[in-house]
Amino acid sequence: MKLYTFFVAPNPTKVNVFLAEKGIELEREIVSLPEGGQRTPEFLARNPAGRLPVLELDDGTYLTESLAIIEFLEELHPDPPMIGTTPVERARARELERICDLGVLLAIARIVHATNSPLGLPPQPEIARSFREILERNLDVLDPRIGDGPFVAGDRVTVADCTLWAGLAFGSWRSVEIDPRYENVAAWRERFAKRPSVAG
Ligand SMILES: N[C@@H](CCC(=O)N[C@@H](CS)C(=O)NCC(=O)O)C(=O)O
Repeated sequence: MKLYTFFVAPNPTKVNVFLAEKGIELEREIVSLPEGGQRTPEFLARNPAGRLPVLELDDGTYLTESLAIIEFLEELHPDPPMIGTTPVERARARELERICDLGVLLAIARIVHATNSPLGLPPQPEIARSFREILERNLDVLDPRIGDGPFVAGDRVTVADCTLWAGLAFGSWRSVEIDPRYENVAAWRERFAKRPSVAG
């Protein structure tokens, strides 16, 4: 298997943090997004959507969509479990991951690309404003859910932590910070930053 990936970009980062938490080693090929590596005919043959991450399977086919890649690898490497262990735990991990992805990571990515795009996209103040509202609405929901943690879904690291980390890290890289009034999110971030999967 081979993972096509890039640094900092949030969806690839989500998978990279998951792999590091699991201790899974995979061959990687870096596709430079700023240089347009995702738009070459060679890459579009792997993923016609022109997006990362992409996992090349041993049979030569390709798997796209970060969460599908994560769920596939979770089934191949169930330990340590990163999507809970009971039906309720698994549902909670997935519920929170969706909030972190659709409500936080995606909103931050939209704000970044509308204000300070590393891909050189033009500024779009209206889009940025609208996604700032979406981000705040989702942080209003997420912050109390995280509570004292220690992790997003409680006592165990899950895929929700990988997604939230990837989203916040991408925002910080391009000066999109979350409001400090989200104290549980801020405290979670400080705790998670110490984990070997993301530290250094
Ligand atoms: N829903 C997809 C989103 C993938 C995605 O948007 N990837 C971004 C990087 S975070 C990308 O490759 N962007 C390149 C481009 O838009 O040209 C997933 O979860 O994998």
